[in-house]
Amino acid sequence: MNDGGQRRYGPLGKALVIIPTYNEAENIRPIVSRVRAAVPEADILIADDNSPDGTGKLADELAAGDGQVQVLHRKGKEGLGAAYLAGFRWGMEHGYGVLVEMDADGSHQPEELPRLLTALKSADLVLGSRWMPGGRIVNWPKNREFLSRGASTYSRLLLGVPIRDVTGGFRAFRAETLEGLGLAAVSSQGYCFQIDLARRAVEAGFTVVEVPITFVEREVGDSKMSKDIVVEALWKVTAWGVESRANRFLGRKPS
Ligand SMILES: Nc1nc2c(ncn2[C@@H]2O[C@H](COP(=O)(O)OP(=O)(O)OP(=O)(O)O)[C@@H](O)[C@H]2O)c(=O)[nH]1
Ligand SMILES: [Mg+2]
Repeated sequence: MNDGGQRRYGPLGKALVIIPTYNEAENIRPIVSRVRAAVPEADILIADDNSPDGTGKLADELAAGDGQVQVLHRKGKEGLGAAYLAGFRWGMEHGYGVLVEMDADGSHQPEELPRLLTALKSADLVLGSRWMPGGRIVNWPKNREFLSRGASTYSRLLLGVPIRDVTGGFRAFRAETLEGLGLAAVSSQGYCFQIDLARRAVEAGFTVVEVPITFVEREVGDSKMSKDIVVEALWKVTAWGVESRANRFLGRKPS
């Protein structure tokens, strides 16, 4: 994955931190101010799916008081993947060179953003990783840890992607990397969205680097994790794994 820095990477353009929200009214203010303090040069895009708890209105208030905060209002809950795809599109249309994925609930710590961005200077994609030396989880129930580690191991083995935390959602992409992933064909949601983007990056030959992060369980608000999200990931990863093995067997290029 890491090519040892032999390749030359262009300078990083301006960064946009995309924060998808659905009912994060209690979290949105603190997370935005933490991002602004941690990476003052970066802009923020809040991609809100018309949250019934008024997160979108709070986001508008934040944007009104800070020219570096923007809001993308979406018509209703369409899932994390769709919100990120819309955010990426918006960011690329507005000329950002770096697009960052980050949750609103405090699980991803804005104070770790500078480390992700530094690593991106010599990579195409940087993944915040819980499951590597130096990575940590705080207050996560054992069953969530088991599920997350299991999903990463299963994906790594079945898809052959040499990544330890395949499902994590704290990531920094160069815009050129996103352009090379074929995003128009991505329909995955939840965990599966993250797995899908990671496997596309590896298959496209991009340099993917993991950096250790400390992941903190959300303190307020409700999780949007559901059985459907787990089933989607299990089913799609299995299908992709079978497809890529069949392709290899038949000597075909990945679709
Ligand atoms: N716009 C949008 N954001 C979403 C949607 N589903 C989840 N999110 C946001 O995506 C981020 C991750 O969702 P979480 O509910 O924290 O999911 P999770 O991190 O897998 O679950 P927990 O560990 O239990 O918090 C949060 O900022 C959510 O508000 C959605 O359908 N639309
Ligand atoms: Mg969360």
